[in-house]
Amino acid sequence: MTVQERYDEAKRRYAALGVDTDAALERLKKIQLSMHCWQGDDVIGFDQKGPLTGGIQTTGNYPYKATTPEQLMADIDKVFSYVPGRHKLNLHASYAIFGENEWVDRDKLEPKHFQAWVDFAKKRGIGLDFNPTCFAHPKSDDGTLSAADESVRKFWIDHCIACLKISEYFATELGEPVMMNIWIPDGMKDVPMDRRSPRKRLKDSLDQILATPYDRSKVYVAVESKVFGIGKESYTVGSHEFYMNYAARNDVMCLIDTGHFHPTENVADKLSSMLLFYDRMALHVTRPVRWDSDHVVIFNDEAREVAQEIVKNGPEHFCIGLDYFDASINRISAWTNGMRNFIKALLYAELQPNEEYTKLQDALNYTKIMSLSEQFKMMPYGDVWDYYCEKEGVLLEDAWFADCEKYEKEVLSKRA
Ligand code: RNT
Ligand code: ZN
Repeated sequence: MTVQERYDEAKRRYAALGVDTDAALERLKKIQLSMHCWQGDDVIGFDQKGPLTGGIQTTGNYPYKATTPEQLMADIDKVFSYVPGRHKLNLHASYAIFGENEWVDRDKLEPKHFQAWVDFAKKRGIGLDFNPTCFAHPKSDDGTLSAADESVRKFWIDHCIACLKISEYFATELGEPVMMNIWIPDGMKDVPMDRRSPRKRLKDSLDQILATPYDRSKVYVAVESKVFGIGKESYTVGSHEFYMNYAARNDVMCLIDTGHFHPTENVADKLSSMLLFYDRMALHVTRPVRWDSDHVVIFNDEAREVAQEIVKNGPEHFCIGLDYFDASINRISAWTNGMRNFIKALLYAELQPNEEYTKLQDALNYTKIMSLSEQFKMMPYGDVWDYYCEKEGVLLEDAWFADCEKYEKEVLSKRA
């Protein structure tokens, strides 16, 4: 059977249950993911030679990671060629590209240091998102935006202000809003004796950053919380309560990273609550395994539940970023799997009889909900997915991986 024939049959079966697959695919196509650039080089970037710090870690020694802008860009192109739909690229400030003798520290970054990325995005007709990089830097080890040392704190405030300007430049050049997400690693390994002061300083730093004039219709600032980092297990300055309140009061976005909660918390459940108080919120979709391990997103229950909430609450209210970094397997494959798997999860959510479920729930018909939802688990969504890939001109499941292996053999393995 051809992909088209399989789709026609799937379409008929879904239609019999009240789901319009063509309409689902139309909606799916409009959902953009923001693909993180940092899976390609283990979160190293181009502005420094030091290790990754800040309580986040890549583990594994798979060879062939990108070490130059050219390599990273080639790898990003490869991944995008395997992913259906039009998506954005999410950059970190540490991915600045300097000309000869052009290096500046992070507080002095300018739009020109990202010109090559803007050209890259323009050529491919995609938008960009951005992040200050408040880790993996000699000044980031003892606090950044919450640092007790005022000169250190000022350095990171200036860095974030520089990033606001760069974000605005991206938005202007590309004609698409840019999400700028602030995450800091600040915390303590052992029991803090003063929880309040660092948080007060963080609040003041954010106030100073946001007091900088910038076009709020072009740059959507987000703040990202977390539970703990490696080596900072006892206290996190930017906790969830801190940022959720800060974001609500200051009309910026709260970013929920699905790895930044207690392993037994259902992160998907938070989204509908938050959206009653925010018009828009941001996500880092990742896969925590026992801790914030940033495993590659797979097509599992957690991903499907987050996708369901996005679809049910309206994808237009979300900026959906991905955030994982696996250094133990081929990075192109890791990257592609995470992207494709989350799009699959969104498709799966779009192929549910969502309105009918709501009606059944309101009518207290839990009997039918159980049977219907179990029936939908057996529906041929894989045939719809293959059709979507074919229609969008990307390779199907087995074919992209074969091509990826070929890329490893012909391109990656030739890297020094
Ligand atoms: C760290 C945060 C943060 C980073 C990236 C690189 O725990 O999740 O989003 O992973 O900014
Ligand atoms: Zn994150």
